[in-house]
Amino acid sequence: MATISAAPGLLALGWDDGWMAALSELGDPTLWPARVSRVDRGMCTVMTGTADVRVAAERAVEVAVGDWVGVGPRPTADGRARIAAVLPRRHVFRRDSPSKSGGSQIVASNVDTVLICNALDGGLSPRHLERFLALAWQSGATPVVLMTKSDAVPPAVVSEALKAVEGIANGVSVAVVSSTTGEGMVDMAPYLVPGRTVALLGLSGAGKSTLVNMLAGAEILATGAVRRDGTGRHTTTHRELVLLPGGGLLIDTPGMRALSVEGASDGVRQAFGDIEELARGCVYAGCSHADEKGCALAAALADGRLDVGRFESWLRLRARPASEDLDLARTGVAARKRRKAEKFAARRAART
Ligand SMILES: Nc1nc2c(ncn2[C@@H]2O[C@H](COP(=O)(O)OP(=O)(O)O)[C@@H](O)[C@H]2O)c(=O)[nH]1
Ligand SMILES: [Mg+2]
Ligand SMILES: [Zn+2]
Repeated sequence: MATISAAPGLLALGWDDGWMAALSELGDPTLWPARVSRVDRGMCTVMTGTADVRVAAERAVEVAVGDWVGVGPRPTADGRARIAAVLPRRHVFRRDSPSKSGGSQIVASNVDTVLICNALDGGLSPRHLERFLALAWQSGATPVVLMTKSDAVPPAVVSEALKAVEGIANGVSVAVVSSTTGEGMVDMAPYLVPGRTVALLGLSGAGKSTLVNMLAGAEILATGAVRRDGTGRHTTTHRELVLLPGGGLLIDTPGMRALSVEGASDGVRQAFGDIEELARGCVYAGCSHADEKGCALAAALADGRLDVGRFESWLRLRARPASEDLDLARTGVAARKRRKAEKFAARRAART
């Protein structure tokens, strides 16, 4: 096993002592480690550090791009190796599953940095960016906002967009880049470190795949022109982990439009940390920030420290305290009881 731990190919993929310990814990010395670079139906591509191998995935095991897995030698009927177990994940970017069956879906696993790609020539709305940031914070990885395609708009548009995004990013780093001119690539260097994993997220057409190709120095991924109506062509249909020649790993993803922050209340709290901080200044601990006396948020709204759009967004996205739900449920029950009693009284009155 010590030889595996020292394999330089595995180290480049992010393998470390922690993963080694997790693999040992499975208690099966015949398993070999690999990192999932692509998931298809019932089949995965894994990187072993020396080769890319197509392996089978058991239906019962949920496998995501970026996962570290233990691959078993017991072959399937067609002679493929099989993923026996997924090592416990570290940071995971999840989204609500778009399928009707509900639940959540892993977009990228074991991610260190989430790059939220936002095209300067028509990108994310502020409200959309807030949701991306909340989900990124929830993942445990470090969010960064990339303003892409800086070559496509005049400098004045760049500085204006930058100001608007910085008002929402709440301390998250924002970089301006262009895959056409190479602008801003130096700002990405801190994230493109050997063994570190970066996930690119954003709308379709934001320039994610183009950026991956540029950094990889090869046309690995298909890219697409954006349609006239501003929507991308969804050229990227699957998620993929790419190992850069200079070290560093990128996960390219298809565009995401609808984003729910359900179940991401910690992420929402972090994304709106500025408002959470202000709200601690309200005179009443249970301030509903509606129109109570001594509401710090009302004061901040009045003197322009707090943007009303951002405030309303926070009210919408934050999880309601459980006690409020309980109160609502109680008033609902009370109202039903009262209506029933009134009906009963009315009927009795009619009889007499
Ligand atoms: N002007 C300009 N166009 C870009 C840049 N990056 C990507 N594009 C174009 O934007 C379109 C969408 O790019 P793509 O990488 O497929 O976006 P993705 O859906 O986020 O992967 C393509 O036509 C690209 O050529 C850039 O830095 N500048
Ligand atoms: Mg793409
Ligand atoms: Zn308040």
